[in-house]
Amino acid sequence: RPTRGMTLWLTGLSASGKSTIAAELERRLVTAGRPAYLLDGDNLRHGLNNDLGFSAADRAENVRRVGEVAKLFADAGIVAIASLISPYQADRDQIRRAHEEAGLSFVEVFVDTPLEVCESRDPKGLYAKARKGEISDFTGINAPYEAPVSPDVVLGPAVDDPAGTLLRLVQHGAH
Ligand code: GGZ
Repeated sequence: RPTRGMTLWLTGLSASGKSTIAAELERRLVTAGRPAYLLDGDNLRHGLNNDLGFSAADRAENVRRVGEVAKLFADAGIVAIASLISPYQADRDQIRRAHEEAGLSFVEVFVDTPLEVCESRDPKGLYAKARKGEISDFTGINAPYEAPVSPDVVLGPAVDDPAGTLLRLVQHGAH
């Protein structure tokens, strides 16, 4: 039987570690011979989504588009790994519904790194700018983040090998 694709959707704050976990998971899946493709929010904003900003409406459209692309990859038998802040539960739910309607697995992964930790990392200096009021609508500071109501997986700071946790989930099912 052909390998089924699926979508792993990583949601969490800026600097929570989503992209790092997603890239490591993609690498380990491909190494294991399983086709996988990373859809990173920050990257896609340079191309497909370069017309979108950070209003609630633009974020909803950002999430919708990446969700549709993920669905196409999953339908093609690829493990789509999406890494977006995707701060609104309603937007994430819509992507799950679209996958379920197409008979494709959707796994909502909450990268649950506390705001204080993300802010102390601040790799791009964006939190500092948001605190100074130089960035409006910055998630966690002056824009909302709705933590998942019923995530399929929670990856907190105490999780030892987050990419490995997701790798095992893809390889051994449960979904
Ligand atoms: C949140 C912002 C903002 C604002 C720029 N709010 O950590 P990063 O820097 O490298 O990745 C973040 C990225 C967020 O894009 P997403 O497509 O994941 O967001 S969403 O799902 O909410 O549409 C961050 C940077 O863009 N960035 N301004 N105001 N993050």
